[in-house]
Amino acid sequence: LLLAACGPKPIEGPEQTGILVVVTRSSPSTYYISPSGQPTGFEYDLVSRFAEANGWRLRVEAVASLDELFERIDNGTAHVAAAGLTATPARDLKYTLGPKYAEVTEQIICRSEKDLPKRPKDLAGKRIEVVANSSHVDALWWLRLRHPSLKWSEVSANGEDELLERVQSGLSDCTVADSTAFTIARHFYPDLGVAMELGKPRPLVWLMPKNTPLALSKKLEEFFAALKKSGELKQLQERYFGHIQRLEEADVRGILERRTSLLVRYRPLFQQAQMETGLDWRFLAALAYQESHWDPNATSPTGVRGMMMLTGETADRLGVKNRLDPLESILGGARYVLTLKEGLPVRIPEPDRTWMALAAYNMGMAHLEDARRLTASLGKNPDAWKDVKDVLPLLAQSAYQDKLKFGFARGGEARYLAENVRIYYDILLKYEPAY
Ligand code: LEU
Repeated sequence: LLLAACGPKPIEGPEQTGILVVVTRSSPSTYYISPSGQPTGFEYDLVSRFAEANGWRLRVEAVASLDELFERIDNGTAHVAAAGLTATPARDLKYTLGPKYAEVTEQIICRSEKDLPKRPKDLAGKRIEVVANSSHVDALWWLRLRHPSLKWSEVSANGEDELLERVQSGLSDCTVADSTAFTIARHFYPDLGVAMELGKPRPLVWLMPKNTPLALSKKLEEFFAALKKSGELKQLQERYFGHIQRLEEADVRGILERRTSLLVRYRPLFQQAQMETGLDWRFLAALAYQESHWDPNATSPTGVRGMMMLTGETADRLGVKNRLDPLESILGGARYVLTLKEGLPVRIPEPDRTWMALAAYNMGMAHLEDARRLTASLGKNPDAWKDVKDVLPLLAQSAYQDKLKFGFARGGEARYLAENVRIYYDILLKYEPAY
């Protein structure tokens, strides 16, 4: 009875029960459910590998706030918190910290229509909201030592997304986000920008109760050491963060390197797709490079997967059963491009219709139609790629929302996708023979 009054009973270790209990936060940079219903995300992939390496079953629980996350570790009802947590001196005192597995900078994010604040003193008088109990609060205290006028309010949340949303809609002026989180979120909140960085990059670590047995923290160290050594950690970082980061600049060096190491392996599959659809295999390979860097297991926080990064819904429509099967994915992607091209008015000439089909591949035909209608209403040519591509980024701007039938779309991203594929296609035309 006395014990019950003291709150929940601590659980036994995974060595005793065979189950690893992990608390995390649901967010695009940590853990989320993919459209096909599978749990996924950077942290999820890491913890499931850790459990598997030790022959344990895994129980992952997503909490609603950081307060709740720490409470679960404090009261011993979870073994590990794996949630994009930054190593801070205070946490080091209170908890057992695992090895560093990534690095983030903490960034002050504000709306960029107006002038972004450049120096800490520009932040005076701004309404700044941060996640309560986060490393960001700790970083702000450090800044405040030198800038005593700095003020902020702490909001109980499980991550930055809600607070970014509030900045975007004008309910606050700035917030703080980890570079990993903002790399993904900036595609959803096109009006936000990085005002400044808060100090140096800091490590991300898993966090465990102070009384965690030495054997468990040893296992954690060995696990991460092996993951680093095999290159798998780099690969996971690339899968979840790298591709998106580089979305805007064509990765010319990368495609040349991987042409000899990876493309050779998949060339026959692209050629088979050419036979079926009539689309140049080098064009399909260029699209696949942009989408996944020729990684058949690629996954994005928005739920698209596989070599050609199909959504679950598109895959179903195209009869693709397993999106991670390279041949199925390539054939499905090729058929999809073909369908999109055929859906465009016949008067649109080549190559413009190909680039427009690519934009639709990324954001859907409905949004491309919106973009073409908007192009026309701005007095430009809706059948010319050079005009449509300049209008695409406007689909994400609030000022244009009431002119759009299908609403907000990340048109800037669709534009980059199409433009990058053009660059990659040019490169492959130069180096790879026609089939
Ligand atoms: N890295 C941050 C922290 O450790 C994440 C938080 C904002 C959800 O507190």
